[in-house]
Amino acid sequence: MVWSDDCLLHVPGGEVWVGVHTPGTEVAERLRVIRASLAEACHPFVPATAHGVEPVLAVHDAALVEYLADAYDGWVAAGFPNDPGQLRVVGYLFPTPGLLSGLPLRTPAAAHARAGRFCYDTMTLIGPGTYPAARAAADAALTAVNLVVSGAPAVYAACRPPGHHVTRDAFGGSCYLNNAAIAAQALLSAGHDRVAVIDIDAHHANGTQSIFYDRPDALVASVHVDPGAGWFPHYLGFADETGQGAGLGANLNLPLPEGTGDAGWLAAVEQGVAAVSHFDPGAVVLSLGVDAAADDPESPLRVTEEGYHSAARKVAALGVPVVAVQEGGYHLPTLGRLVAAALDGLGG
Ligand code: SP5
Ligand code: ZN
Repeated sequence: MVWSDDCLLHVPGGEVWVGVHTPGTEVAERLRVIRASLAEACHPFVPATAHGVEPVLAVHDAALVEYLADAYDGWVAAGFPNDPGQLRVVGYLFPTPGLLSGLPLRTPAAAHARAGRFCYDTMTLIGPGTYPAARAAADAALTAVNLVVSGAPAVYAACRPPGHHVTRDAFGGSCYLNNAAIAAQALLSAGHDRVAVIDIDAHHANGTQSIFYDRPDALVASVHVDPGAGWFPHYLGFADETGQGAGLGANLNLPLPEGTGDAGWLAAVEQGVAAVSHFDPGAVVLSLGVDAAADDPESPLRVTEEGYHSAARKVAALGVPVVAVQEGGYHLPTLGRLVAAALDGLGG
């Protein structure tokens, strides 16, 4: 397990959902309960090491990364914590294609307008620790890549904030930098000809899909609750999204109905693993969200600890090195055990 204390620095302070400020579920306590569970299961901890910004810029636009680095200071400088009393960066105006009507996207002068420039929702707030934590999460994923490249069969990175909803230049869904995509690209840069990302978070991996959509060297397979049944990210994650150009056929979405339990979910995971096996990658990134669990407040899937254990076993059985990165998972009483069960499956 790769660990960084800096991943605890991100304190979003809630989220704005349908216009209402709610407490939010992507809290630092998530990582503390995961750490406690994995310590109990005697997984050795390895500290994350700094990798610099270059591997981040290999999958993200520099303008997004610069914005994330500066957004909070700009918000404070504009006085928003005092007037109107908003302590976190949150957007109010979004430059959708319909607004721009084909005219060029400019960088707005006002901090409150810039807040909508790179973020596609109102749930993904920026505080003073957000950028350091996001970089620490990427560093944890990159440290896991180093270990796998040096011969470790499977390494888990305790990434927080999560990352799979971030595209090349847009963040959201409680994510800021796409840790899984950064890891996958680093594995390619380390010399693998092909890598695959298997995403078993309850939500569609829209960011990872987007980053690799036209790429033939990275297969993305995502098992998730059907966006067509009314679930985040709503606009993406449908089965007919199969890649484009040279990447046609290298994207697999496996949307599942609300209420799907172990049997249906594992059958979809099996389908994803079979596609990965056929793709024949040199390494796999497992986007390990455990919010498909039955008790999770953010999804209607009903997967058990045993389900996560079996899913991870299927991934391990591919026989290629695995970098697992933490994505979602929000039910604090069961979160640690779910991750431990998955890592148990990966090691077995
Ligand atoms: C990484 C990840 O799992 N991101 C998930 C983001 C999806 N959030 C959707 C939020 C909907 C508002 N939450 C209200 C909870 C009511 N049970
Ligand atoms: Zn999720």
